Amino acid sequence: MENRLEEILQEMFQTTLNAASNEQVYYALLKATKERIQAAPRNEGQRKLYYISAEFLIGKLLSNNLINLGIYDETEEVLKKYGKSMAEIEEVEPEPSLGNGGLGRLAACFLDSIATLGLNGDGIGLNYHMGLFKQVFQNHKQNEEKNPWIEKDSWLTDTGISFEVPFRDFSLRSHLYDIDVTGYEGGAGKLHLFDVETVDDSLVREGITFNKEDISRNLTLFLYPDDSDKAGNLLRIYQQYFMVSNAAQFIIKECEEKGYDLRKLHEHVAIQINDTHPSMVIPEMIRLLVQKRIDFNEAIEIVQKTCAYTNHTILAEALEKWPITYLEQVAPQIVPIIRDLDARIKGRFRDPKVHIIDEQNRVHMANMDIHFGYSVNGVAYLHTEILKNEELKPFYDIYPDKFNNKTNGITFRRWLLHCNHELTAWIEGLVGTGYRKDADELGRLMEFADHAEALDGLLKVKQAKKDELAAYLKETQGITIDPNSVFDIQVKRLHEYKRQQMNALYVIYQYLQIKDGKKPRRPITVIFGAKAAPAYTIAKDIIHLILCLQELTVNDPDVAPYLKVVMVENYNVTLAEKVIPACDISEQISLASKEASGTGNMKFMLNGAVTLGTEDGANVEIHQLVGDENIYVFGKSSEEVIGYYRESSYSAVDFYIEDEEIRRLVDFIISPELLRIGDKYLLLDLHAELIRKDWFMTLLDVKEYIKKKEEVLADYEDRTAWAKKMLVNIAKAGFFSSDRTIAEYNRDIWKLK
Ligand code: 26Q
Repeated sequence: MENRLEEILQEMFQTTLNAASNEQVYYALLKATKERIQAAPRNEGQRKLYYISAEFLIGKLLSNNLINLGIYDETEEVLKKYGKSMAEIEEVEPEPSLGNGGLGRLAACFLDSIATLGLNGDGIGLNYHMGLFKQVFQNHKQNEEKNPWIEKDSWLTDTGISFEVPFRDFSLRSHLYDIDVTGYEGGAGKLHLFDVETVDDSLVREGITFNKEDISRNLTLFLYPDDSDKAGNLLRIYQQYFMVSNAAQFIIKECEEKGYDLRKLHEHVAIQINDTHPSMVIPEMIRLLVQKRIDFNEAIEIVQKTCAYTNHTILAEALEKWPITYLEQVAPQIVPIIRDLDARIKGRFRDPKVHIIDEQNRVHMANMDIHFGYSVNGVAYLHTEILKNEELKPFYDIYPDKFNNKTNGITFRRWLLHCNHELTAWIEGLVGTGYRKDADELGRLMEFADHAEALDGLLKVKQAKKDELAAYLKETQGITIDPNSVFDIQVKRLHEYKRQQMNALYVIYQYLQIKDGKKPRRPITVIFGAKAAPAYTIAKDIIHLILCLQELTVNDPDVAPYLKVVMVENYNVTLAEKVIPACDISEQISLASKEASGTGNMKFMLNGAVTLGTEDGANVEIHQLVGDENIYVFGKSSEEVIGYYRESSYSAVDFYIEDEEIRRLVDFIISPELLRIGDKYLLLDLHAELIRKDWFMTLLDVKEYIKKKEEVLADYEDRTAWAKKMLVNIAKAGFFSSDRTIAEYNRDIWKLK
């Protein structure tokens, strides 16, 4: 590495390792690493997976690639020799934020595992120039700013590949860039990101506003900044069609180059449709096969045997339904195909719930995927059960064999080896490195569950990561936190169903306790991190409340020594890598049945945090694995919650009227203390929302939540018992390796060699 770095620094900057700046070293490392990856072996099997996704939240790549290539330590040594720090060089790299949250990060973890397992599979998506917006706080409110990440030298490699994509009124030429994907000590893969040749960054005006009509110049400017709550618009459909038309053309091109018979596409290709965002690949692929002179009926059959669909949500409002007139306006050539598919279904089934086009002429994308794909999977055990028995029951009755569960996972390379060197060393001192390739080997840590020295070491690791986070937040955000307090952390997209508002009510409870003279045994730091979709008003109101609480507690000398509320700005993958290792209590408090899986819950567990959560998503499986002793579970069950919705029998206002304690907490939102700090209209709106609607039933669970959290804080004081809980969580986390998830996808769905 050393020699090559010197050479590159000479070539690029006429300098030496000794004299180079951190920036120069970063660009030299980028180049050297790309060369190494390109030399890595690739699986060129007869059957290939294409994972199509509107989001790939890959995060920074340098350290991760060095780890996967097995040259991280060596490189760090070289840098050290010349007085350079890896941490400082990492700071130079911009984060590609090509995703909103869970679904996009999952796709990135999957690419890592596909390459690690040496499977023949690539990702296909869009090359957004700005990624997700940058969040900036001003007057206790979220503002959005653009977030460009592409520099002259980046991980992107220009492939020279290009396709024509026809829209109704014009056509656009695409341009394909690749990002190399490394697997741990193993294979390599590719992420193919399509761009538009004519895209124009100067279209961006104030904040993240731009001319929405100018498709040829705006198509790949921004990631649609929305997380399962807002209906789409035409631009979203342009993006989706552009993505899938390129994907289909690319897949056909690769097959033709290898001399495959397109009539046997399904033998050579598996397409995984990541949520419904790429669903138009079904009609588009049919259209292109027909253009290749394949009979229409046969084309449908081929595509049906090629495409598999993953569902990531049961929120009805997040299931994509596009008015057919929108599709006609964007890509009229696929509309007759969709109508034909729908007619076939209507001919076979009378139940309107399974039709593709509904009575209001909207196309239900998921319905098309289920009928015209060969596999449907949910992302955690409970989620898949709810799909089968509730949300998608009519489909399950028709196609029981298509349904299968694939509980999500995370890559341990990024979420342990990269982000927590101290914990990695602790683990490896006890059980060696075998777990890096076989995550279940973490189970061997159980032998040390009562080993005083091991437990003590674990507490020291956690303390080191808390110290590190405190220093990092001080330096980057000017926030001071006490590393000796309990770190109670909720970081994830802001959504009512995830119930950050319930955690805020806990903060109010604790504040009022302290004001009443009841001080906690140990100071508590409640850390939030969350972006709200720009048009999601209530989510923004919740951020406002939290920022007001932050200010209130910081400035109150009675409270500040005991309770600190912190909302970190611009929570992203890079921040997650710092926050998660430092966590004591992992908040996973969604309304039961609403969080499909969650993957943050797994990252926290792996890093030795203890979960405080509802029986929702993958929390259910965490609970089963660690047992009652090592998790804190509260709240109404998914059955009960589903019952409330079915009967429309939940009434927030009744809780408010009948329960004095709840009333006191909720009313504090519009207390003089908070109204002095915040915007009275926003606080009043949120207050009214919680009493009148509370669609995600905060008031139903809030009291049990507070009680449970008090129990957690009491238990935290027995440090040895707590360390044992941490150890059990780490030991049982092996199941949540995305290597396991991908092995299951391959065994049951893709069947690659
Ligand atoms: C839909 C229509 C129009 C515009 C945008 C969207 C849109 C965008 C993003 C809809 C949904 C998303 C993202 C969903 C998501 O991140 N879901 C999460 O997926 C994770 C991985 O499976 C799960 O762990 C989480 O539980 C789930 O919320």
